[in-house]
Amino acid sequence: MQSSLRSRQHHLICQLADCIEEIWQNYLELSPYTIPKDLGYIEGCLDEEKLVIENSCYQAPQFRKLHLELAQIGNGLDILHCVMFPNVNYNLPVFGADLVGRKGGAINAAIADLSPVSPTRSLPESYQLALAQLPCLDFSQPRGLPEWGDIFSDFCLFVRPANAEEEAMFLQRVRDFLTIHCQQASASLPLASPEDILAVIAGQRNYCTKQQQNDKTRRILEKSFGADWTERYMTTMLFDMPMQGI
Ligand code: 18B
Repeated sequence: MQSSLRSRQHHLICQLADCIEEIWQNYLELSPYTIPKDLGYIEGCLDEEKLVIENSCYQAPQFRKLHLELAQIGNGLDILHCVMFPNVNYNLPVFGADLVGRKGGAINAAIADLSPVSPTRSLPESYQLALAQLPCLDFSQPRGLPEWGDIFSDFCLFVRPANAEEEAMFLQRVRDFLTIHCQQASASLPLASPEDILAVIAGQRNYCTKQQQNDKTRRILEKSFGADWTERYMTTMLFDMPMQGI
């Protein structure tokens, strides 16, 4: 799973990408996921600066799609995007992370969450118990969520890490989220009732609809690839919705 882009990216992005793959490999039964053939490695041009995107995807018994994406704009702006979409017959939250930063400079936005998709909009109790055990963290520059961010849980971390210590704290917290998530997912049983499954589908569709409202992501992609391509990319690769009925 070696990526050519990774070694050239901000060190926190590189470390987080390694961490995500290590945990996926250690805890989950990974199998290949077929990426639409023109969307694995993508190059576009933004204000005469090159935008490069590298996607890697897997699936596992509990997850319909495990997506890790690295992007670089010109030689400066580095992005990591990761989402773990559960299979709709599991009542599991959606893990998501986004890091945006300047190579050799600061990470401006570092966000990670386990977002509930159940009708009650709360995490399963076993998750709440495990997450409540984690130590409280104090970041000097917390960031506020945008309006569409009501999908995120109370445990959501959204910060601008101010120094190496805060970067390490962020990395450790994501490692803890992922470990708890993979342990919980491996121990969980599939849903049996069609109503419960339909509720999970509705929850995942709401999550995707909200994420598709992120104008900052859309704008960057549109400048390089145009509106039509961006709409297709955001709805098929970044935040594809599960089918309405099954
Ligand atoms: N995202 N992000 O993934 N986004 O994909 N991201 C930004 O300093 C990209 C996710 C999230 O304040 C910014 O303000 C591009 C997931 C939130 O309005 C840029 C790609 C989550 C914000 C990008 C990408 C998520 C945000 C502005 C495709 C959460 C703040 C950076 C590779 C689980 C939004 C800044 C706001 C910001 C770009 C969250 C440039 C191109 C999975 C909440």
